Amino acid sequence: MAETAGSTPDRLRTGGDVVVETLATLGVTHVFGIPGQHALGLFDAIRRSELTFISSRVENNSAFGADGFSRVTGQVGVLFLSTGPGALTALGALQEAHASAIPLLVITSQVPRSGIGGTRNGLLHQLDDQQRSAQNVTKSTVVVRDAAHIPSAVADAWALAQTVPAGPTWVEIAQDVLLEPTSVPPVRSSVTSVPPRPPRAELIVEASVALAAAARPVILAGGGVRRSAGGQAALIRLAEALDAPVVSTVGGKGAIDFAHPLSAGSWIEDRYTTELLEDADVLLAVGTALGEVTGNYFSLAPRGQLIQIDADPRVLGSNHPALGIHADAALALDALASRIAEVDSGTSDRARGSRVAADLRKRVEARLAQQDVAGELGLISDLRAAIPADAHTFWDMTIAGYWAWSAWDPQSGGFHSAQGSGGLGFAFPAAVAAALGCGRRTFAVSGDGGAMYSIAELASARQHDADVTWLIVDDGGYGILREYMTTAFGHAAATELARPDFAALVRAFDVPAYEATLETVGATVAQTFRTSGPAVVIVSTVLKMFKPT
Ligand SMILES: Cc1ncc(C[n+]2csc(CCOP(=O)(O)OP(=O)(O)O)c2C)c(N)n1
Ligand SMILES: [Mg+2]
Repeated sequence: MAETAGSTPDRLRTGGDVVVETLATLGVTHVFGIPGQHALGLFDAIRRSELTFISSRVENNSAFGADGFSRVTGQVGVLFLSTGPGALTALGALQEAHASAIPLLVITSQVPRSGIGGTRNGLLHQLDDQQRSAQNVTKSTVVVRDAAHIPSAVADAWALAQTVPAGPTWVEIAQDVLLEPTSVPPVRSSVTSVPPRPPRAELIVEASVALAAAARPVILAGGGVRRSAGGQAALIRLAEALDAPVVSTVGGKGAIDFAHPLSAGSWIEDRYTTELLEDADVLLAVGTALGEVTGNYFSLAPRGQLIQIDADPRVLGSNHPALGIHADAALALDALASRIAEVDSGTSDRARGSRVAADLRKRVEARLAQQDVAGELGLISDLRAAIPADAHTFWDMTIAGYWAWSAWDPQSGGFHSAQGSGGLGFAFPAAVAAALGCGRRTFAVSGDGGAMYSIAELASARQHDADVTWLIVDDGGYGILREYMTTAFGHAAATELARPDFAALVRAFDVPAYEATLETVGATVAQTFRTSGPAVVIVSTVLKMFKPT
């Protein structure tokens, strides 16, 4: 649209144009989704805009895509969905974004205005109350019945999506509003505000006194540290000021470099790690609920004082009594580091933290060496050697993924899994979108079960020529459930699967497929990193989990 400021557009604009104009003023560059009858006004407008549309084949994968895109770019992931089944099909993936505080903006169509609100006029896709379906997995929902409302509804939802704790927001717009010519002037600016969440000063005083006096402080860094701008630097500043070892949760991997002397790794499903956390006289947990996985299946029982920082106040004290600090991680960690620098006498043994961290990592390795898991450990180290240090990796709910939760060193790349809500099918669509967002080759791992959730996205990956390597570990079924059921009941049910010939299927999408063994998988994956476009590596093997402790 060639326009100068203040000029009258040379053609009629619709509500759809108002949406895409608003998104452009917000700096949005990419939109994910699938068109539908009521949403045609949105998609017609996007054709006239500078926005890049990324196609997918199932709405749940569109939402995983927007999520993966946001995780690597830091932008709000934007989705265009159609009314009813289209919108509802995305809900499982939105649960992951909601649980993991990933900012997404969902713009979905609605039936025409006259049909919104529980009437039963037999309109295709009509729901009694579409927003109600979204409320469980979003921070806010709003219905737009007039184009004049669009710029504010979209900008407010975009800002709220990023306000900590971040998450998905939902704007639904009636079909006729999207299609009708509008007199709303072309949108050239947006008014937004994303308020910070600093800690209350008295809580920082209280927490810093306890931390400065601690003889055995330990920090547990969760996903909230990674997602908070400046969180990593603030964490390291505080850890160094306290000489405290830092354990990373699954979501917190990357909050502190594994190579940092104070990093105690992230083997959180391990008794030694649990003991380190329990033995701290002051345990500082940041950006983690100390939930099922982080708390080693709720066996963690801190004996010292727990200080907990979280952007979501409902997390504070939810599993263990704590001095709760409702704040953005970076702001709270920075405030603590500054206070500690003032009050710390600096007389303690400064090498203690790194000794404790190194000792823990050695003991975890020694324990693993006694188990029959050389194949699994070899897979992780071969993949680590094959994948560039800065590559983003995406792990599905699969045995290789659970290994990676503990064993994977993310180096300078991001580690991403759907561990917030545990939904299958995250890894591949998120990795495809992330590759398009960051411009570097990404890596995804799925099991044969999870792969069938994502298989249709081979078409999207081909269509957009995404640089992505997808490893499918085929163990003939839902391996983890097979393991659980055999342990619990002596036999498994509903876990064995008929599978396609994965290599032939992948090639049918015009995507190269490589069959590998546990011995060759590292070299095969490494070779795909020297190619462009999508590539799939299939390895047939039965992996088992390390023994719980
Ligand atoms: C959407 C969804 N449905 C069902 C599950 C339950 N579930 C968790 S793991 C799993 C099996 C996954 O099998 P596969 O991808 O082959 O990985 P494997 O365990 O064999 O390594 C299932 C069905 C889930 N987590 N998410
Ligand atoms: Mg499997």
